[in-house]
Amino acid sequence: MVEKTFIMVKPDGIQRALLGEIIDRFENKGLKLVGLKLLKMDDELAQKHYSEHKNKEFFENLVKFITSGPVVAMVWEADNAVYIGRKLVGPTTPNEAGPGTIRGDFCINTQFNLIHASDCIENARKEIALFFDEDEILSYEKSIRHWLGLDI
Ligand code: FUP
Repeated sequence: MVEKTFIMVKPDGIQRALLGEIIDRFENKGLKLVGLKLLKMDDELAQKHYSEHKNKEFFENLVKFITSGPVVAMVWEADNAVYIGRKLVGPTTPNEAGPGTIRGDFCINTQFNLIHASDCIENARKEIALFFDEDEILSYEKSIRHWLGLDI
């Protein structure tokens, strides 16, 4: 089933200039980019995005970190996009994230783990709606064949 997933490169990923590398991984896998924006999250947006963690001891630091610099919010589309997105990103704890995953290859710290990926379809829907207006999600033909006129 074609799904959309919400992926966000966190402030550490932007500061470390890993945005291109991360986008490459999603493009190379074959997902389709249908939404993208650079923004600085404010306190209110951060609290909403991480509301499930509001009683955790790391919540305050998490909000401080995620609002500390620009992030890049993206929507990627594919069959099973949510599952594939989590696979490309790897587990929350970088120690458990294997080589070949984004967290496994580029980070060693749970807080500064570079990237967010929706963990289920329902959360993907909520997260996309939190960061994007409906008209900011595009619908288009990705296939190069289309541009070459081969599928007409
Ligand atoms: P994930 O979905 O993999 O981003 O992980 P969670 O939703 O469980 O956690 C959200 C963020 O909280 C993580 F990306 C990093 C941060 N976190 C901590 O700082 N300490 C922890 O012990 C767990 C999570």
